[in-house]
Amino acid sequence: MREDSPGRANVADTPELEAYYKELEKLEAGALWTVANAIEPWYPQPESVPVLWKYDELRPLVGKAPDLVRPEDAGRRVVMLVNPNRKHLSAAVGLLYTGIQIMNPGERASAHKHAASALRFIMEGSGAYTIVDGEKMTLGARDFVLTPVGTWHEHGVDEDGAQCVWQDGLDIPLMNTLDANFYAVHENLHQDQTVPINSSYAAYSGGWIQPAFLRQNWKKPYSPMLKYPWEPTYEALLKAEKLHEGSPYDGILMEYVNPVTGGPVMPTMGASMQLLRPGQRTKAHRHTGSFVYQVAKGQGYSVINGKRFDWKEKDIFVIPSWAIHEHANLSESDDACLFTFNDLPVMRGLSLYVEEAYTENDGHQVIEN
Ligand code: 1HN
Repeated sequence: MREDSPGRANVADTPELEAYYKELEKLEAGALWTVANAIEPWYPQPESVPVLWKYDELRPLVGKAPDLVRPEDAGRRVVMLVNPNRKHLSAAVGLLYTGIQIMNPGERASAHKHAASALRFIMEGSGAYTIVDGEKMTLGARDFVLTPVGTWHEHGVDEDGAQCVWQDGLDIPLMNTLDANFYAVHENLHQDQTVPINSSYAAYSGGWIQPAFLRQNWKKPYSPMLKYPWEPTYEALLKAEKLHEGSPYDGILMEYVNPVTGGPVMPTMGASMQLLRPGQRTKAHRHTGSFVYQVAKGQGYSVINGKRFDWKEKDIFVIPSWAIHEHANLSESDDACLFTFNDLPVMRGLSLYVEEAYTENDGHQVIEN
């Protein structure tokens, strides 16, 4: 890829050079100037493309999986969402994985752990639970739960529950790209419950009043609170909406945080819930970081790099790094809420976070289609 620009590689092929490249290749070597412009883009140019997965289309196929495979055989019964340009990575966007898992009442998957950090956002059903390092957590629709790096975890649905569906989010492609992933299956296949049900939420949900004897001893790199239920999340959004204008780009965006540090919930992945007021259309901006969204409530659309994606509850969509994006709530009477997880802790931790407003056309993109 030649570029006619000072400081950029601009070497014409000649028979001598082509012969030279072949000789280098034999030695597992190459000439940097043949790839320099491609590997040093002027700005991030993700291979990932924006994608919207409509739940109405996916749900029937997810629903077939229980008739086809057992969790005991599959390990996890999950339909994964794959960015068309990066199939080899099993990534939804950037170095983030996402999938939709389905479990019937009475089913349980075996306990395991991995270097990858994981999270779940519950979509349907009742009676779902996750056990993380001996703590069982009961889960309902729109609850958000962590299974952080290195923790033993397993999921199931109570016998008297209803079929459950949830979204998994993991940093697997990042772990594999870094060649840092490990995996282990629990020797007993299931964990003992060693602490009371939902105890980390009980301990830390006070927010501004927290147990000193616990937080002083918490040295792990992730939040000690593992479950973030929907009702208090939504209440907090409504409270904030009454008091604040919010961001012109993101509306009322609230981050799920580690209550001990105030930082992101896990070292590699952050998560947030944002509320768009009735009729709100945000201004466009772009920033580094890859984002996976699930529509928690309402309906609207997002414009990503000039293309409009219409969404409603439980749809999942992705915004690649540096893509220009804006969101709109199509309802004039109800708010819309978007759940997101992202790799912002990695971007910020490596000093790679950059953000820029889109200034043309009064801050709105021209929609191409
Ligand atoms: C995993 O551990 C779960 O625990 C779900 O339910 C999806 C995808 C890739 C790797 C590990 C789970 C996963 C996963």
